[in-house]
Amino acid sequence: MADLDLHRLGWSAIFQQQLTLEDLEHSQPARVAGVTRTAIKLFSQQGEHLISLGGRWFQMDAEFRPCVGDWVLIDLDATVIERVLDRKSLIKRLRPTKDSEVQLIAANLDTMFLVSSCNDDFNLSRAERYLALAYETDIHVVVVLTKADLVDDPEEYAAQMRTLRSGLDVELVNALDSTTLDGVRAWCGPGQTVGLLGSSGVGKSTLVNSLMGTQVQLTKTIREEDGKGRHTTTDRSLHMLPEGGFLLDSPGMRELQIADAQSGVAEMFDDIENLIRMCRFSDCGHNTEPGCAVIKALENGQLDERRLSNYFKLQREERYNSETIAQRHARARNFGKMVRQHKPKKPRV
Ligand SMILES: Nc1nc2c(ncn2[C@@H]2O[C@H](COP(=O)(O)OP(=O)(O)OP(=O)(O)O)[C@@H](O)[C@H]2O)c(=O)[nH]1
Ligand SMILES: [Mg+2]
Ligand SMILES: [Zn+2]
Repeated sequence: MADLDLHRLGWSAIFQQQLTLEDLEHSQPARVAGVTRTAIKLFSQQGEHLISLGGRWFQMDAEFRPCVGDWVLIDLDATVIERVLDRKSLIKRLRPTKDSEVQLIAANLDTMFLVSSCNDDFNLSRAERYLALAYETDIHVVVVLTKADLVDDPEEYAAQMRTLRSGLDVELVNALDSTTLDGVRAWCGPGQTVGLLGSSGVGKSTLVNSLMGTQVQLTKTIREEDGKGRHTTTDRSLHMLPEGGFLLDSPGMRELQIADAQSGVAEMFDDIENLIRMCRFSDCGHNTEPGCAVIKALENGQLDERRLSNYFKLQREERYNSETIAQRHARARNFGKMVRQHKPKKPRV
């Protein structure tokens, strides 16, 4: 690969400001395109590199390790990763299997394509989850409804999604037909990083292939389609578009437990939070209290039950998970302190 322009890779002032004079002399920035168990694939100005991840990285919490989309500093010979630069945005979740461990999904996205199909996967409450995570970290979200070719009235699905938030961008596509992708393509381009997130089988990789104009990702074949629960894509990866900019493909997520997203949840449900502020009593439980603005909105159809109960559910989940993560961090800090205190002292000479 010939010299790449850093700005085409998504470099901007936010990252430049983090470099010291020494960094400029002895290292170079690179963008993380893929992470395996032991190695990291990167793009730098010189092209593509594969650098193995040394042991010290595994002593750190997952949040401090490089993630797809990250900007890192590497040495001039491209053999070691020196440090991860502060992120401008981060999508993370609580890992579904491990005890309260955070899993990083994507760093430094500009736009999230929340991909959902018009048929079996369509779910408004799940969409609200993704939206809250994106709002938390100031990522622009576009809901991309795939398989519009397989339903009778795709507009009806788009209209339902648009009720989630005023001004929400919703695109209807047939991911297999690139002539339907102009609306989606408008969000991609030089310097832009777009992450495709959503459940398995909705067409994320199909969309990536159609936008790239070539088969870069495996997609589920028709034969495999009855094998429910199979994830075709297993790793997160960045793909450079011919016109510049990146698409980040990811494995489908069955569960997206949210954490550290208090303001994202508040923004997603700002209509409900405004109603709560109008309740007569500041400690209103929104059950039978007189002067409850929430009950009134339910009664007059301004607010629906599903949205309200999803708001309470996400709020509870967010609080619980954030506390668990904070406790985990505190335990790790205490452990670090204990190890330092027990280090043998240097003998006096
Ligand atoms: N008719 C139609 N089929 C689609 C569309 N989008 C995806 N498909 C089909 O749906 C199946 C699943 O697509 P994938 O792209 O593999 O789905 P994915 O979201 O990447 O799934 P994971 O990698 O498991 O997360 C494939 O057989 C695609 O051909 C669409 O818009 N219309
Ligand atoms: Mg896929
Ligand atoms: Zn109330």
